[in-house]
Formats: sequence, C-alpha cells, structure tokens
Amino acid sequence: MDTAEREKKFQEKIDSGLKVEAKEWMPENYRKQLTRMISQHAHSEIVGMLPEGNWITRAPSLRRKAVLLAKVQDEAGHGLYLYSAAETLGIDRKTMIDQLLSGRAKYSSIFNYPTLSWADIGAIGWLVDGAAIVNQTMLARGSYGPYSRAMVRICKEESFHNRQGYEIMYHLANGTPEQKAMAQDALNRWWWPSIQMLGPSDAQSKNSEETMRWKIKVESNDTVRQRFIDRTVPQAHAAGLTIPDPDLKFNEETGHWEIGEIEWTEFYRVIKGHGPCNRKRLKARQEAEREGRWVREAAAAYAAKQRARAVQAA
Ligand code: FAQ
Repeated sequence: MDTAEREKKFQEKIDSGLKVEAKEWMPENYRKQLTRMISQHAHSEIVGMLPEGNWITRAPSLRRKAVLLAKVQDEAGHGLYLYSAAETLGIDRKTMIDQLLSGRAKYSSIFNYPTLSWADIGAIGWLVDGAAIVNQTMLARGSYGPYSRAMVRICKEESFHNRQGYEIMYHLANGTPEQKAMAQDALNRWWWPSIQMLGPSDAQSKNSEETMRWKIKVESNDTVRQRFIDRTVPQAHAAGLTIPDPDLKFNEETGHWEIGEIEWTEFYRVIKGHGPCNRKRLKARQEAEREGRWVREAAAAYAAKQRARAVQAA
C-alpha cells in the first residue's frame, strides 16, 4: 500500500470508532500531534504540583493536609502515567523532560498563577480540576488507545480532587465573613484563567481541524468550555459565591450560561512565558532536576551493579 492508501484506511478506521494502538501504522502527523498533546499534558501534571505543593505545610488542619498531600501525589502519578503513554509513540522521557527544563515545551497556562491564600487550594480543586475533568472525559473517547485509557483512570482521581476543592470553597463561603471574602477573592482570580485553560476559541485554534478529524479530540475547545461553564455556575450559586463576570446571563432558549468577553491577550502572554509565575515554575523544576540527580545516578549505578552480578552468577 502507498502512503495515500494507508492514510485513507487509517481515516476509515478512525471514522468507524476503532482505537489505534501503539505499534500500528499511523500518519506521521497523527504521531506528532499526539506526542505534542500528551507530553504537554504530562508536563502540566508535574508543574501543576507546584502551586498546591506551596500550601502543604500550611494546610489549616491535619485532615486538610492529608487530603492535599494525597491529591498532589496523584498529580505526580498522572504525570508519570502520561509520560509512559507518550513513550508508546517513540519519544523517550528524557527528551520530554529536557524540552520542559529548557523552556521549549508548553504546559498548561493555569499553573503560572500564584496561590496566595488557602482558598486558592479550594479554587484549584473546584475550577482547575473541574475544567480538566470536563476536557479529559472528552479525551477518554479519543482515538489513541493508550491515551484514552489513561484518561479514564485519571478522571476518576480528578473527580475526587474536584470534590475536595469544592468542599473547601463551600465551607469557606459559608464560614465567617473573612472566610467568605477569601473564597470570593480566590474565585475572582481563578475564574478567567480556568476558562482560558481550555484552549483558544474555535476560531483561533490552529490544531483543532486536524486533531478533531483524527478524533484525538472529539469536541472543540469552545464546546468543552461551555460544558464547564454550565456545570460550574450553578455550583458557585449553591455556595453563595458570585462569578466575577457582569455579563454572565442564562439563556432560557439555549439552556446555556453565556459569559462576557474572554481576555485572550492575557492567555497568549502567559503561554508565551510572561505570566505571573512562568519563571518561578521553570526554576523550581530545574532545581528539582539538579537536586535529584545524585539519587538517579546512585539508582542507575546500583542497577548496573546488580546486572553485572547476575551476569557473573549465570
Ligand atoms: N496552556 O490549537 P489549539 C490538569 C496551546 S491537566 C498552554 O487549540 P489543541 C490536571 C496549544 O498547545 C491540564 N498552552 O491546541 C491538574 C497550541 O500550541 P502548540 C492540561 C495552551 O492542542 C489539575 C496552541 O495553544 N490538560 O489541569 C493551552 O488542539 C490540578 C493552540 O491551541 C491537557 O493538557 C493552555 N491552556 O487544544 C494537575 C489536556 N491551550 O502546541 C495539577 C490535553 C492551548 O501548537 C493540578 N490537551 N494551548 O505550540 C488538550 O486537550 C488540548 O491540547 C487543549 C488545546 C484543549 C489544551
């Protein structure tokens, strides 16, 4: 079969809803698009540990500390799991980590914002994990087997993260006036970045045509964003919080919440490296790499020694 024929067959397979598996033939761009998306996703999980990790030592109770520790550990697990999924496409983990540490790789815009108060931990679980779940339940229906299956497992944990975040917000919003003000302030700062994190509008999204044709994504950025908004606005109201958008209104005809204008200039500034914490986040990962190097070297030396012993004994 020539390439055009193979591509036609590949497209037919995708259109019939079958999954593509690691060792199967795939168009080079399918491989590239997936590698890009999965590696960005893996980096997001790893960098995403930093804003919340900042509050582990300052959690207001032992229960909150244990829950937050478990959540941050889960994100590390998701990162490792996703690096493995990307490796099935032929890239190795070291290359991906090098791309992250040198600043060449993207990770989600949302993790370039600071966590200024305990309420931000609630806002991240509720809004950031909430947006991630809506996106990832869609990605779980995607065409690449190893990635879509990873999404099913990850979403189960994200939904625990989402509930713990909302629980923090709900308690604060129904606590003292100071606590309610803290929760509202966190919502004010995290609302728009969470809306933006679901990617550029459909009109601006350069990859969507290709990624949707191949069912890497099965819904567009705006469709997923609308689902997140429709699900989250009533939750804010139930907690007694106000969405920071004077133009927010419910459209009785469509049954959807309509929001005001999204600040895309801010989004592009952040993804180009000029958000409030981009430099800090990269520096933290670079330091972790440097400080952990001796452990990796010791582990590699020990493994080499064990291998040599096994060869001698054989
Ligand atoms: N940040 O053409 P499109 C989480 C880039 S996980 C930075 O629309 P696409 C869990 C995009 O890469 C959160 N860059 O792209 C957690 C592209 O640039 P490129 C991460 C962004 O891929 C919670 C360009 O803009 N989730 O939160 C962003 O079709 C709490 C044009 O965009 C995933 O990665 C952004 N927000 O659609 C962890 C899910 N949005 O590469 C810790 C997988 C877009 O051409 C704590 N990814 N860009 O140079 C996706 O679903 C998709 O990649 C989208 C973007 C929907 C993000």
